[in-house]
Amino acid sequence: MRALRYTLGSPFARGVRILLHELDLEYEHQAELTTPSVEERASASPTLQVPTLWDDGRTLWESGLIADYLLTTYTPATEGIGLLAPTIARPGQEWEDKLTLATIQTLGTAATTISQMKWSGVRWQENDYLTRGQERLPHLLGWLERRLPDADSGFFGDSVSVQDIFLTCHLSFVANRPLELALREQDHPRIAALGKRMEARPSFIDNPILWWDPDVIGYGPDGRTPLYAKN
Ligand SMILES: N[C@@H](CCC(=O)N[C@@H](CS)C(=O)NCC(=O)O)C(=O)O
Repeated sequence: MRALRYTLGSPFARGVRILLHELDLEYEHQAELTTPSVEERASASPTLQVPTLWDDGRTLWESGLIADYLLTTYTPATEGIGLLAPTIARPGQEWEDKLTLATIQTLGTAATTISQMKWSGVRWQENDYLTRGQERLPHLLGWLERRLPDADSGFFGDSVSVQDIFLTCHLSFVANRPLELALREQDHPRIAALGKRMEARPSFIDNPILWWDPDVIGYGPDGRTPLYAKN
């Protein structure tokens, strides 16, 4: 049995869903539309967070670890263009690649914390810790921009890496929430080009980032047009 528990909006879970698609793996979609009770969340993971993956008798959480597990356990396609890289880190460059992924996940945590706090009633401008999180973003993006060889490459060159997937998911998350965060694409042209290429892949299109704000009550028949309550 293979299953993934996720919320539609989570960029961490979106990265795992995209990876499952890239690996052509079927799974039971346990999509949560509302935040469940602590007990329900705890039955899936002590972190009380999504995503959680069940596969072959294992229960795994933490999206980067799930990605590592999937690439270690399953083999991506070996023919075609824009192939998925078969490992989370390239042989001989393990620490550089793992550092890139850890840094990308820190960016995701900064963005999702700002988002979750906003819906709890605290805008980042009103809180020193969240303001520091906002200040973290250009530093992270500048560092990541310098890790990309050029505007036509991902972090692993021609192949598609987990790093490419998660960075794109986190930045699309920021772009699709009214978070008042300026990503300044013009300052990061390699990252911007990477994001456009990635969002055009079938795996990204099938697992789209959905616009969300607190007035959204659901999505239309296409699964992605936000619906608002009629006044
Ligand atoms: N480090 C975790 C972060 C996961 C995470 O932050 N998930 C969010 C959704 S984007 C969540 O479940 N938030 C609920 C909460 O923190 O209570 C991972 O990589 O999986």
